Amino acid sequence: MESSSSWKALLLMVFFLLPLLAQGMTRHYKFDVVEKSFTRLCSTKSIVTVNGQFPGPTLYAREDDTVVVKVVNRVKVNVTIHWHGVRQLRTGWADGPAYITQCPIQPGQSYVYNFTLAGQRGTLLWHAHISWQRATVHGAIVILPKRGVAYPFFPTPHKEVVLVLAEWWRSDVEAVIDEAMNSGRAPNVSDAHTINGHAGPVSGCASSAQDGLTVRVDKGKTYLFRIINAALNEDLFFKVAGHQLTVVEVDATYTKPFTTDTLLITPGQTTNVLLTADQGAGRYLVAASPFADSPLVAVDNRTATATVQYASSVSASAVVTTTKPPPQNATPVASSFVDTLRSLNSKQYPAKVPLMVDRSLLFTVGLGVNPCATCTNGSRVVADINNVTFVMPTTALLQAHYFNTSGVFTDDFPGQPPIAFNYTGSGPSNMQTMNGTRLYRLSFNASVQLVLQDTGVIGPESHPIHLHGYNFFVVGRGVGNYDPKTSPSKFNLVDPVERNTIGVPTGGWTAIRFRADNPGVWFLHCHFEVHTSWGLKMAFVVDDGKGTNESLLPPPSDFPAC
Ligand SMILES: *[C@@H]1O[C@H](CO)[C@@H](O)[C@H](O)[C@H]1NC(C)=O
Ligand SMILES: *[C@@H]1O[C@H](CO)[C@@H](O)[C@H](O)[C@H]1NC(C)=O
Ligand SMILES: *[C@@H]1O[C@H](CO)[C@@H](O)[C@H](O)[C@H]1NC(C)=O
Ligand SMILES: *[C@@H]1O[C@H](CO)[C@@H](O)[C@H](O)[C@H]1NC(C)=O
Ligand SMILES: *[C@@H]1O[C@H](CO)[C@@H](O)[C@H](O)[C@H]1NC(C)=O
Ligand SMILES: *[C@@H]1O[C@H](CO)[C@@H](O)[C@H](O)[C@H]1NC(C)=O
Ligand SMILES: *[C@@H]1O[C@H](CO)[C@@H](O)[C@H](O)[C@H]1NC(C)=O
Ligand SMILES: *[C@@H]1O[C@H](CO)[C@@H](O)[C@H](O)[C@H]1NC(C)=O
Ligand SMILES: *[C@@H]1O[C@H](CO)[C@@H](O)[C@H](O)[C@H]1NC(C)=O
Ligand SMILES: *[C@@H]1O[C@H](CO)[C@@H](O)[C@H](O)[C@H]1NC(C)=O
Ligand SMILES: *[C@@H]1O[C@H](CO)[C@@H](O)[C@H](O)[C@H]1NC(C)=O
Ligand SMILES: [Cu+2]
Repeated sequence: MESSSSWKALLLMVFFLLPLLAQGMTRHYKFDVVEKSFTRLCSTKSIVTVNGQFPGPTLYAREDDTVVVKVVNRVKVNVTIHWHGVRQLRTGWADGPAYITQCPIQPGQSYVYNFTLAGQRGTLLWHAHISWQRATVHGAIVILPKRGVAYPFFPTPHKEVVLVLAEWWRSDVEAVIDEAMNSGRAPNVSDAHTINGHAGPVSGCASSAQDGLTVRVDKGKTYLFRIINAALNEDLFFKVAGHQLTVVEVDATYTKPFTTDTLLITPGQTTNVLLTADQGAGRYLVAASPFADSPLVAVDNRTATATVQYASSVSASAVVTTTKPPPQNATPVASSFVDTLRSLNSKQYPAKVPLMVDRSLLFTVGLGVNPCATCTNGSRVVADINNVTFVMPTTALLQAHYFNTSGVFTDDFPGQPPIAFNYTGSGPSNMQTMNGTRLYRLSFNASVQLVLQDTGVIGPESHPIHLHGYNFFVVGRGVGNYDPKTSPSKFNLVDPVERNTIGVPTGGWTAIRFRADNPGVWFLHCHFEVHTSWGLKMAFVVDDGKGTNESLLPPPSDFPAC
C-alpha cells in the first residue's frame, strides 16, 4: 500500500503533534483595582472596580491554560480576588477568599494569582472575596475548549455574548452591610438589578431606562449566551421575549441540552444557553427578575432589562416585544428548571459520581438570633451551619494549616446537627447559636456525601451554597426534612448535574457528593453575601495524599501577610 507512509505521518501527527498543540499556554492579565464613577448608573458615587470597568474585564483562556493575574490594589480598602469555580488543584494559595486562603492585598500592595484551568470548560466568574466588595468587583471567566477541540454536541455558535447580572446600591455597599451589622437587622435591599452594568429602570433616574444594553443579532443565526449571576443576595430568573433558550452548560460543565423559556440562576452560578434568532425582525426584551419564595425575605423587585435587536435595519426606536417575568414567588418555575438539569455524561465527558460514601454529613443551613447589647433590639440576626456561626480568623486558615500554626482553628466542626429537631418546622424556641472557627477534616480522596438542610429558624429561605476547590454532583433534592432511610432511594447516581454552587430550596434539602482529591482549606458558604456576613460559612481542611502530586504546593513568594 503506497499510502501507508502518509497514514503513518497522520498517526504521528495525531499522537505527537496534537497533544503538543493541546498543551496549554500561559495567559497574563493585569488587574488594577481602582475607583471609578459611572454616569449611566445615575450617581456620581465612585465604586471599586477592576481596570475602571463595571463589570470588570472578561478573562479568556482555554482548558489547560495557565492564568497569571497580577492584582494591584490602588484603592483605600483591602482586596482579594476569587476565581469562582476554578478547581485550583494544589494551588489553594490562588483561591482568594480573605482570611480563608490568604490575607488581603492591602492598599498599595500587589499579588500574583497563578493557576491552571484543568478539566474545565465553559463559563465561570471572578469576584472580590472580602466583605461586600464583589457587588462591583466581578467579571466573567470564559474557558474555551482546548485548541482543536470542538463543542461536544452543538455547532460553533455565530457569536458568543457574555451577560453579567448584578445588583446595584445607590449607597456605598460597605455602608449598607456596616449599618446592618451594627443594628443587628437585615441590610437594605439593592436599588436596581443590572445587565452588564446597565441599570435599566432605577426609580428617580429616568435617563437610565434608555441606557439599556442592546445585543444585536442576525436572523437565522445561533448565539451562545454566557450568563452569570454576580448579584449579592438574589436568585434571578432570566428570559428573552419570544425566544426559547437551550441550556448546554452550567458552572463550566456540559449538560444534556434542554429547551426552556426561563432560567433560574443563583448568585455564583453560570449558565450557557443557545439562542437562535428565529423570530421576525424586531426588538425583544431581555429580563432579569428576582426569585424569592420566602414571605419573610425583602428583595429588590425591580426587573433589569436589555434588548435583543435583529440586524442593523431594525431601528433602535422600533417597538420592543416585552415579556412578563415569572412572579417573584414562582416556586414551580424554579423547581422545574432545577429538576431538568442533568450532566451530559457522555463518553468524552463522563459524570464520575462517587458511588460509595466514606463520609456522610448532614449540615443544617439557616438563621439564628444572638444577644447583642449594642444592637437596635438587644439582639442580632445571625446565620449558621449545624448551629455554628463561623467566626473569621485574623490570619489565613490555609497558612495556619500549612505551617501547623495552632490556635487559629479547630478541626471539630460537627458532621451532624448537634440537636435534631423538625428542621423545616417553626424551629426551637431557643434560636441562639454557637460561635467558632471550626473546620471539618477530610483525608485525601475521601468520598463525601453532604446533605444541606434548610431550617425554619426565624423563617425558611433558599440558600445558594458554594464549595471552593471542587465540583460536586447534585444527587438529590426534596422539600421538608431529609430522611436518611427513604430519601437516598430517589438519588440520581447516573447523570446528576455537576456544579460548584447549588440552591438549597426554601424549607427543603439538597444532597451533593464529591471526592476530596484537592488538598488544602476550602470554603463552603452561602452565596447570599448577607448570610455569609451573618456567619453561614465553614471550611473543609483536606489533608495531603501521598507524594508531591497529591500535596499542596508551597505558598508563592509574594503571598500577602496579615
Ligand atoms: C506560575 O506557577 C508555575 C507552576 O508553579 C510556575 O512554573 C510559574 O513560574 C509561575 N508563574 C509566575 C508568573 O509566577
Ligand atoms: C437604608 O434605608 C433606610 C431607609 O430607606 C435609609 O434611611 C438608610 O440611609 C439606608 N442605609 C444606607 C446605608 O443606605
Ligand atoms: C416592589 O416593592 C415595592 C416596595 O415593597 C412596592 O411598593 C412595589 O409596588 C413593588 N413593585 C412591583 C413591580 O412589584
Ligand atoms: C425587635 O424584635 C421584635 C421581636 O423579635 C420584632 O418584632 C421587631 O421588628 C424588632 N424591631 C426592630 C427595630 O428590628
Ligand atoms: C506540619 O506538620 C506535618 C505533620 O506533622 C509535617 O509533615 C510538616 O512538615 C509540618 N509543616 C511545617 C511547615 O512545619
Ligand atoms: C415539621 O413541621 C412542619 C411544618 O410545621 C409540619 O408540617 C410537619 O408535620 C412537622 N414534621 C414532624 C415530623 O413533626
Ligand atoms: C445552639 O447552640 C446554643 C448555644 O450553645 C444552644 O443554646 C442551642 O440550644 C443550640 N441549638 C441547636 C438547635 O443546636
Ligand atoms: C458570639 O460572639 C458574639 C461576639 O462576636 C457575642 O456577643 C455572643 O455572645 C457570642 N455567642 C455565644 C453563644 O457565645
Ligand atoms: C480515589 O479513590 C477512588 C475510589 O477508591 C480510586 O478509584 C482512585 O484511584 C483514588 N484516587 C487517588 C488519586 O488515590
Ligand atoms: C500521583 O502519582 C502516583 C504515582 O505516580 C499515582 O499513583 C497517583 O494516582 C497520582 N495522584 C494523582 C492525584 O494524580
Ligand atoms: C486590612 O488587612 C489587614 C491584614 O489583615 C488588617 O490588619 C487591616 O485591619 C485591614 N484593613 C481594614 C480597613 O480592614
Ligand atoms: Cu443563605
